[in-house]
Amino acid sequence: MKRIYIFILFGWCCCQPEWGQETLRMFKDMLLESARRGVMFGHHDDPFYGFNWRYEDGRSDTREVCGAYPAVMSFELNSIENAFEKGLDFNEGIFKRMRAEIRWQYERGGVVTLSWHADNPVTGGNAWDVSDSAVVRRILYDKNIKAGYRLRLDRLSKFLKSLVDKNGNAIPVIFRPYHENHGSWFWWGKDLCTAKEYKALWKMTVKRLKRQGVRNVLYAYSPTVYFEDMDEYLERYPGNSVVDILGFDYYMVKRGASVRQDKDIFAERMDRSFSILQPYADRHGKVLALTETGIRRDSVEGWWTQDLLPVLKKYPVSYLVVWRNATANPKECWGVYPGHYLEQDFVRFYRDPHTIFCK
Ligand code: BMA
Repeated sequence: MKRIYIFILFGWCCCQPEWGQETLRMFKDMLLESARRGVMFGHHDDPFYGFNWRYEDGRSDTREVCGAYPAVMSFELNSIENAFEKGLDFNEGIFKRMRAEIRWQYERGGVVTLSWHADNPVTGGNAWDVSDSAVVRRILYDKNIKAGYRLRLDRLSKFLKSLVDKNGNAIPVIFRPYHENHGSWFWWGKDLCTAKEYKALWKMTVKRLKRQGVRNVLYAYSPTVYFEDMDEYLERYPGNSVVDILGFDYYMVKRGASVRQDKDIFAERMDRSFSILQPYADRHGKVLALTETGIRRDSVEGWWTQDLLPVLKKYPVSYLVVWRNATANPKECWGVYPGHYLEQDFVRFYRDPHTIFCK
């Protein structure tokens, strides 16, 4: 049976002073290397809550279905920028808990990716507050807003730098800010800033983090799936020097007139998107990922093994992240859990030699 995929590369010692570059290079090599062997399964907020449970140590919907943890754990950093300890979907004390989960995931040889639904720094609203259509411009050019935003980035830096293993060595993680920027539902979205402003925000963020000594981060760019060619994907791409992972967010939802149509639309679009990205990723040494996915639609039998997996097998995709299983809301459960109608299909997905999980 499979598959305790222990990342040998993670056995390095990273206590040298100039650890940063070398460690990150190895982390990236590991992501590229694993993409040659298969695809790592990831799940958002997996150990924090799942369908019908919350904050129960040691639980994981993924593990309760297939016996293994996700190889990639995805967590959300919202509220760190305000120095709040209460996250977006999680309760008090989240960052302490997250730090511990990141360490456990690292120790079991897995990977961590961090999203950031940053609160709106102008209105005080959340990431979805698009009532002010010039937030990015204000961050870049308004002195006071900029100073306030730097403080937010410094709080974020402090957290990222606090991610260490039991010997005090930094743990490398993936950071995925300002995502789904080809839509306009977040304050950094397409209609809320120009491409130039978006790129400047991204670069300013990376520069600030680096200046604050953050050395343990690879950066993932993840617009929505809706790009027709590489030029469109690159329209808001901040640049090869500040991005390591090329991805996109794409969910299986109702789009066509029948389940059959929905399946076809999903698989074809994903296939086309990876076929667009792969040559560029190869040429520039970037990692490919499906940065958010999941299924909400009923009756899509065989989705994991018949629709998702065959496309993932065609491309060197390093990992996929399935979005969260919200506790009491089946509509916000994007993965599987015991009793889910796709449970057995997920077990087949898990058993497939191409998928990678963690014990
Ligand atoms: C969205 C939804 C929200 C959630 C947010 C951040 O896609 O799942 O319910 O608050 O992500 O995790």
